Amino acid sequence: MNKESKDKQKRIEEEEIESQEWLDSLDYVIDAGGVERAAKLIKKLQIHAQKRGARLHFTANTPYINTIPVEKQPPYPGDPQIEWTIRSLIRWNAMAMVVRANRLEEGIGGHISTFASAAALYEVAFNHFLRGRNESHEGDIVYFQGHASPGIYARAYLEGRLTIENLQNFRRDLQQEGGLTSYPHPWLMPNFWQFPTVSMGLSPIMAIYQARFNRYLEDRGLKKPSDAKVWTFLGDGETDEPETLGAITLASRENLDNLIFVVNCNLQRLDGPVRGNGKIIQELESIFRGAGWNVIKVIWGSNWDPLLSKDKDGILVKRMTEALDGDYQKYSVASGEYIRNHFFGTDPRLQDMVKNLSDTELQKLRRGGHDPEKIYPAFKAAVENIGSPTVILAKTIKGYGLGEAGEGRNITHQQKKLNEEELKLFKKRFDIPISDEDISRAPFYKPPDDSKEIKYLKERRHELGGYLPKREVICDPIKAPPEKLFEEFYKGSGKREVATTMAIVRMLAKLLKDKNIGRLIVPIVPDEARTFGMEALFRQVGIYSHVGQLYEPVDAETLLYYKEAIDGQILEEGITEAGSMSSFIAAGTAYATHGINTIPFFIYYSMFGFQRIGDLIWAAGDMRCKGFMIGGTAGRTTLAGEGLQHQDGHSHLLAYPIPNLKAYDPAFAYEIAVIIQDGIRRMYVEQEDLFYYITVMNETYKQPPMPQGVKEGILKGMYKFRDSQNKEAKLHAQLFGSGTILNEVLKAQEVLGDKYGVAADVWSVTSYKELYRDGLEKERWNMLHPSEIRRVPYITECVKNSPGVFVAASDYVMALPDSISQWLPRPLVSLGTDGFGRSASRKALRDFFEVDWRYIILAVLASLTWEKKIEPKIVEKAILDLDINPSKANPMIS
Ligand SMILES: Cc1ncc(C[n+]2csc(CCOP(=O)(O)OP(=O)(O)O)c2C)c(N)n1
Ligand SMILES: [Mg+2]
Repeated sequence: MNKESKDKQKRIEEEEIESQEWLDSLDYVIDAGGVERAAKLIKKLQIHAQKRGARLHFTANTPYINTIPVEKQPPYPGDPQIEWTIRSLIRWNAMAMVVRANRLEEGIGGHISTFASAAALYEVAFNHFLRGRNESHEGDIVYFQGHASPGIYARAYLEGRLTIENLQNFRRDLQQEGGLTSYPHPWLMPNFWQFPTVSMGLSPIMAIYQARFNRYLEDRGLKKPSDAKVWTFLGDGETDEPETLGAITLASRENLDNLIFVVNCNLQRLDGPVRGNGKIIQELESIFRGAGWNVIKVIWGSNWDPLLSKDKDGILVKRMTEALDGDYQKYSVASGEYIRNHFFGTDPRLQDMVKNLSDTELQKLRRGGHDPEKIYPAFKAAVENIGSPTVILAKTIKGYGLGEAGEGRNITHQQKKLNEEELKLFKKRFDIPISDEDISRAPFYKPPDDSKEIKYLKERRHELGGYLPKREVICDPIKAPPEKLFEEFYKGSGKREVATTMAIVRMLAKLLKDKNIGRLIVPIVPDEARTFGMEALFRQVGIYSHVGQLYEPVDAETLLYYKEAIDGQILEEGITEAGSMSSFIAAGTAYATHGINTIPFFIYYSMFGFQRIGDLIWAAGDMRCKGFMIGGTAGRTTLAGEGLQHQDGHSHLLAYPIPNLKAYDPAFAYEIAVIIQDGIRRMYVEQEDLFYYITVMNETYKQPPMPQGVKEGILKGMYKFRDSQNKEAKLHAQLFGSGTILNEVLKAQEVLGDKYGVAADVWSVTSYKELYRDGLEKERWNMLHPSEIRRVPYITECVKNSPGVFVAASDYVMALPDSISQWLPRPLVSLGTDGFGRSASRKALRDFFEVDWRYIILAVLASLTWEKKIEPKIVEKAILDLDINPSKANPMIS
């Protein structure tokens, strides 16, 4: 040995002695002062070390074993044998449902392996935890993992809530007897599913805000305090979605101990392992612990307990912790011999530990998420936990029970077909009483009603308050706010210049004071209240905070100080449109979830709505959510200086596809008043399943009084706002304007009359979407009823006696007016704001996007030449007179 290696050896020996001395000292402290004293000491050491410059690596991880030790496990309260049989039958029927659907119709799809991995998690929950809603308890709220739906249907079949025909029609919604939707969809199964969860990541964020909203309802006295929980079942792959983890700190910050996440960690997603080279459970543990959640790991099944109890020097735990998820996935499909050599073979002491276990026994070592004895204590601890939300990380095998047909394989997520041999093995493994002759049909199996299994299952649900999932609307209609409340807006603003944003905020303030519905209004803002001039509401109704206001606000002396209160009404969400939309959904569906008619007003920067959180808006539609989404600072040229990423010229187009959403781009305060008043009536008095998107702007102008007889037109999408004053003119035009661009249209009307001899009528188009859908509806009816009197689209009816050319201008893309042009008697020229926005003054922007009064005049004159009513020379002169540059770049692509 040379000198260098001798020195190294010496150092190692010294370090070992030193470490041992420290450990002995710590042992002494533990023996003399207890573990708490030791923990304090370690904390002190940590601080001291940090002060001296030692950078300690932060880890929020605990060893890779169950959080609840075997000694702390409560006894299992149910009958394990009966529960196993029930679970097995549900597994079978869930699998059969998918297999049969694909026999009937190749490619219809369905998932077997998600539920196969989660069956025990769901069944322990169904038999012992999830409470149904009834007169004496409001019931728990459960978000079921979308791909596990076959298992949820299979259980409802045993419960007698679904029929064989229903199961046969899984994924065939259009069957006469009624199908079962692929995934949870309240729109299609409004008496069954409550929450659409299959767009991954949405259910966790919606659940967090739902749990918070439940607290809000309690703190505001709208619902009785309750120990009800919000349970969310999700996949480990699903945690990659930003929405899944993006709001978890809200849950801990708000101490939401009414919230429980159950992450089914089968270590696989669709294509392969979630973290082949790492460990998803450990990764999630550190994330959730770091965020302040109570984390409970359920990793190992009971048959690991004897091995762990032998593991005095921690080598087994060390090996468990160092093996990767990729390894564990391999063990789930490998032979006992492979497990012995590969997992236990790394250390002779480990090998020794399992020398008395056969290869088959090694193969059967179970994962915690398949073992009710381990799941039950975790759920119980979650339910009893106080002061923080809980996440249960349960380790399972994807496709559990499918054997060669998919268990643990990378292809398992897509597996929908089992051959006869595979069906036989499945049946044998789960002891399903079906004969070998019948097996190839994959028949459903339900024991007789008086069997001990069915009795047990029903009894358990009875005990827990009823069946789940169930969507039930028990909610009386509200008393509509009085007409009086809106009258001020019908009168106009006189000489005062007012923006529509100011008008809606004032309307909101008045609604909040209404004695019938004031309490039910839920204003929601993502850190944007001052942008919209809503700060007066801070003081009027307060900002909701579960703990009230623990500090003296910096602006306490001012009239409109930042007031937080336990019974505050505003949900000030901070900068999260996704979170705010989740609150909107919770409030807008409370009529079904809680039987409470809360009316959300979500006021946000329009640009950060549809294109950013469109998927949540789609989910809101599916959920039959109600309420008003108010897109503030809307319009591509109305918001002046903010530029390309703020100016919204397309949300109205993005609003088109959402079937139950009404979208309005009003110009005047009275239009908004009519829309809101009617919206409240339709959603909360008539109880229609609708919601609204209304854009408001920050450009101030005089709000005119409401002309006579226009209410219906406002709601249907258009009405004549002003006839031409030039009765002598030979030339005619019909001008459509929306939002603040209506003011440009009115100016164009004047100039056209005065200077160009064109009599132009002005129409306020409040909703192209309404006009478009009405047109489609009429066309469809006409196509299906060829011999009957043709129905005429509303827009056609409106303009049937209106002479001249048609020009439309809005602050949105041209596709909106273009969508209705087919129902006009003559061609339409659309002006709009296609292209990227710019920071500039409104005037410059409207010139750039070619939507100001000059371009409206140009469009009218150009149309008149195309109609051969005037000479092109007149247009050329107008271009000069109006100072329009014909060679300017096209805003659409510049
Ligand atoms: C937003 C979104 N993206 C993609 C999909 C398609 N998809 C369905 S299931 C799945 C894998 C699910 O993996 P995991 O969350 O681990 O669930 P498991 O089935 O393993 O329980 C994917 C990618 C989806 N449903 N939603
Ligand atoms: Mg998974």
